[in-house]
Amino acid sequence: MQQIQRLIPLFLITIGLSACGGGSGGSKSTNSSAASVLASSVVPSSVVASSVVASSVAPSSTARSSVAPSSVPTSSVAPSSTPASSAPASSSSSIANTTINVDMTSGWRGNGEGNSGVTFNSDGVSFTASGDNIGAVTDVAKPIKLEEAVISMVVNVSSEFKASGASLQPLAQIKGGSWPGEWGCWSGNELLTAGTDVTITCTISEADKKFDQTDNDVQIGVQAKGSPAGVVTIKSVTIALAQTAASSSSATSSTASSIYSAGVNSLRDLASFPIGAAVSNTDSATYNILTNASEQAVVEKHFDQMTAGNIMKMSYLQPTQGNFTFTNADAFVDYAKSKNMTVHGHALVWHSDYQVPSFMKNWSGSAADFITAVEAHVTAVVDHFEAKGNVTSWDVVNEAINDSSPANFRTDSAFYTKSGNSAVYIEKAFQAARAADANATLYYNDYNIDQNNAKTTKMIEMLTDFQARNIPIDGVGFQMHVFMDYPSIANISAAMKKVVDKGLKVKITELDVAVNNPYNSGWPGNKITTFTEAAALAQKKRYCEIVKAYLDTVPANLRGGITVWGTTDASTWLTTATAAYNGQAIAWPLLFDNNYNDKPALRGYADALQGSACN
Ligand code: 9MR
Repeated sequence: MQQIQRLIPLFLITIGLSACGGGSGGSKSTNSSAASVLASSVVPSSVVASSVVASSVAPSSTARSSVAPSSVPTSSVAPSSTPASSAPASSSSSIANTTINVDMTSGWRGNGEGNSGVTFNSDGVSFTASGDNIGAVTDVAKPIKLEEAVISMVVNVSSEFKASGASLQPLAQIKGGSWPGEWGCWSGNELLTAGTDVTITCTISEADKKFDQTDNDVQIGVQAKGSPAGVVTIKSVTIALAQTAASSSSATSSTASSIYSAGVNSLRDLASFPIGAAVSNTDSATYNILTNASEQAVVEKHFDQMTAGNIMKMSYLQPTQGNFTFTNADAFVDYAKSKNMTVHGHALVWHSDYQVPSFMKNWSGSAADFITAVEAHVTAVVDHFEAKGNVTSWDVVNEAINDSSPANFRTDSAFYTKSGNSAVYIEKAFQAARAADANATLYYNDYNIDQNNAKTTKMIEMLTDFQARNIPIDGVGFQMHVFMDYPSIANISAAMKKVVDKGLKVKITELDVAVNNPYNSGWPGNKITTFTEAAALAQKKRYCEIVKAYLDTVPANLRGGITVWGTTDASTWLTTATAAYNGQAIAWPLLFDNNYNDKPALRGYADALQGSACN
């Protein structure tokens, strides 16, 4: 079966997904009373219940805007936490009676005149704050009674938004009658920090009883106020209902059933190389390794290495030139250390989208100075984490080869253009990393190089060149965001063998195995929307075959380890980042189900490590 390129570069995905969000909207007239009935408090992000999704059906319409509140009363109420419930391996979601975790993967739409819709991404829902009252809303289906409910939103604004001085205004509005709403919840610009999650907690007042109704859907969301710019990401929204009896019709009950066990005590004990998982910290309120006990349990049980899914990327660590923000990354690395885990650093240099700090994207100085700035970043970051002692390897440069024209380096990269249309930044980054830490293992990391194709060839050419010129590089990170049927094991093995033949290490850095492949010729006719037992067993075999191919191809001294890109199917980046999935959670690509239960894939992984047959 002929297949086209199967993974879309992240920056393209981000743009392409705008179409998924709701359309632009007209506006319904608002109650513009200045009464501040939605009280707010803004706190650094911490809380959020796990596991649950209350889906909301979104009729087409849009919200509307309001006036600024006259004051900002505060009251902070943390939503009740929802522990992971027992459910079968293939189940999707469940809900506690009084807490709704709003679905962040579908149903949201742009709000306000001239909005450009929303994008769904693995962080949540983003909108471009292009003007006053531009925002994003979603519906909470009736019957819903929000009187005295507490709405908590975790939001994250870009540096452009922060710099614009704009504020955020959460809103709730009844979609019926005169569309009464509550507009008093407010987060002033001074309470927002670029690139940092904050939780805005708003209480629906009972003062005027307007939310004491169940006849109409309610739309909730947040809009920008002032003269905003940049991007706002809503990472999670939790509604703690005051009245259990009025819980949303979108709630579903968890189903009791037998739970699959892979019979694996600890994956890491089965290997003599690092067994890793990508994990979140403050970049995901729900899956934060520092606060989510289920995440901690599964990570500590099975893995001995962590990769930060996001928070060690460039813009997180150096948002503005010379200002390094290590707090969250330090907490992440310290946690790993406290559990005797190493950390694979990801990623020192990556061109994609928002993780490139604005000062680099907008660089107007000389190419030489730009390269110096890249080196300064690498040096400072590697130096910093060398001191911790457990950051043992780095993706020094990520995805520098052009995926659509693989004979070339990527030219749609600020690193390339600002270096004077040159890929010299790659070797400079490696040299700086080696100078900063003589012992860390330094990887070039990329996707689709496992296809043994022209991109693989280009990568090998780069390695040959580096080795000839003594540019320090220790290995290649194969991301391996793969499918059940693609690439073939033969091609995966052949591609790895080419790296091994250069005497370099191979590390599988971002493994996930998506069940649905929207790039094969049968799509979407062959799409499955239920994770069947057959699919689970096929995935088990596939995991086993991939790990076996790694063991068969890469000699022990060149094994950098295997890392899966996430823990549970609920936290995969693929649901929203693969445009063809259209926000449906149909990848089921990881080792644990939405509720942290083992999947057969875990057994397949273990079978390979134990030398058992793949079946
Ligand atoms: O999983 C990551 C997701 O949460 C981020 O939004 C995204 C953009 O920073 O990056 C995802 O991880 C990517 C990794 O850093 C590099 N290889 C591709 C991964 C999946 O997109």
